Amino acid sequence: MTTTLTPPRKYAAPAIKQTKLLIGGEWCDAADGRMFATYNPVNEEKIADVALAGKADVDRAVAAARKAFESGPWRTMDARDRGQLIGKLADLIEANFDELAALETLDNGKPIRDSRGADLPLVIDCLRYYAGWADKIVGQTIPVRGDYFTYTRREPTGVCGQIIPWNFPMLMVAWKWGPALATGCTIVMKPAEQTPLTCLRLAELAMEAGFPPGVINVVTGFGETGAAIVKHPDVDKIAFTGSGETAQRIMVDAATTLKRITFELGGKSPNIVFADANLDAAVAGAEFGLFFNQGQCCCAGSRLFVEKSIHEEFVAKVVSRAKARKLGNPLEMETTQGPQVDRDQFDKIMKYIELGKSQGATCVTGGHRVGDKGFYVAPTVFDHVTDDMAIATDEIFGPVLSILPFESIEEVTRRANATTFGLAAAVWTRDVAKAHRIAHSVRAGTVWINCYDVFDAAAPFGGFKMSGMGRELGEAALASYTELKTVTMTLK
Ligand code: TXE
Repeated sequence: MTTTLTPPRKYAAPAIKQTKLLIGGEWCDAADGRMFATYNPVNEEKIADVALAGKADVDRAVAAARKAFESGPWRTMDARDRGQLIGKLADLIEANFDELAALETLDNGKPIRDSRGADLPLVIDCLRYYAGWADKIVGQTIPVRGDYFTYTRREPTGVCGQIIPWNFPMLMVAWKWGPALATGCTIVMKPAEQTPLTCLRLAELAMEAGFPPGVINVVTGFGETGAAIVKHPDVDKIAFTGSGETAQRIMVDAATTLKRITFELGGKSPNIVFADANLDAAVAGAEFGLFFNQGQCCCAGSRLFVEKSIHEEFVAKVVSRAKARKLGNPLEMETTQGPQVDRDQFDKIMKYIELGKSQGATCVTGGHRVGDKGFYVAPTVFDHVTDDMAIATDEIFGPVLSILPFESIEEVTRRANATTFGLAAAVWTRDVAKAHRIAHSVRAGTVWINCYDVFDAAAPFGGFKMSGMGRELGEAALASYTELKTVTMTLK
């Protein structure tokens, strides 16, 4: 394993090893030869040109995935052997840990300490978790009326189109590949245009692990490439993580062929702090819950509800932690905040900061760009935010925290739920009954009690309301990659 136990103070930018499309086990250029550039968000300079897949390439990738699904060997392979291949991929990722961490940081801008400390370990753990599931996906025997023997089988859904975003490029690959591969599905994946590099490298490692040709196909490109996958009649399922607007388009495009769909979308998650909480832990949780990954988390605790009696003390503590964040070169180990992923995201965040100011919230710290090169935004805290302000209603997806004071449990529950989102929530209190009252009444797919952003491959994740459809991770994810078949035989 090449994981350095004592990491260097600064990582070098890794060599770019793969920029082509993976179709049917072959690395190839786009049929029409088109390419697009991926940029370093630190200095806005081009890192590499990557193949831009068009409809013809998607057609070939889907055909390869169909062939691998029908005649594999993949779904007919012994399930335990499938699991072993997934495990081998996890081992190869571990063996290339430092290179992958640095590549993720280069393409995305996230601090290397996070790529190393969070993304990579979660990727490896997720794949190992699903490797273990491959031979444990079982049906039932069902006691029906009459002289019949009835049982169910869980069969793979088929060819899965997987479209992912840029905020956790490798982790989203693992969340999508893990359950798809464990169940015997085949894959056409499109990584985000901002961050294609680690997905391509993981696909290279998958080839090295020995996955049969066509089981994993990767087509890089923009939204049109994704749309070509969604519209393709021979794709059985779409798994998408991204914005609600794109999800709505996907639903329309997938309607003609009635594809199975799972969505993991955005949020405006309430993080609720009661006066009886362990305040230092809650402050740390408030900072981490929002600023981790430059605020580019679907479950970011972007509405921080603080009980009035501790409001002033709490704001002061959160602000001092926000100010202590270390912006800089994300390839340096001491950096805790890198740039936003690209200009679009940067501009969107700056627009919301201006809206926060003009709509009357108090900007206690930050509220501006840092430097004049790269997409750095100062850690920003707005106080005295009201429920109707844009910074309290819309997903900003940046390092902008909105603090909203509250007085009672009934009031905060009502306000926490007054949103079209429902991805995550957190509550901080020493009162166990109060904690569970909130956990049960907040309409969100995940509720953290006295912690934030605790993820595990075994724990389902997904959204209520407009934050998603279906669940990823855990046993729950297997359901969305399988069809349930009922078999009945007469015993006469
Ligand atoms: O998302 P898109 P963007 C939110 C966040 C962010 C906003 C916009 O608020 O500011 O969305 O980000 C592909 N058919 N989240 O523009 O467009 C696209 O190429 C099929 C939250 O990056 O949803 C990329 O691979 N695919 C979110 C992926 O969809 C299409 C994470 C996501 O891009 C497509 C990211 C189409 N018509 C953003 N159009 C989360 N849930 O964590 C685009 N794509």
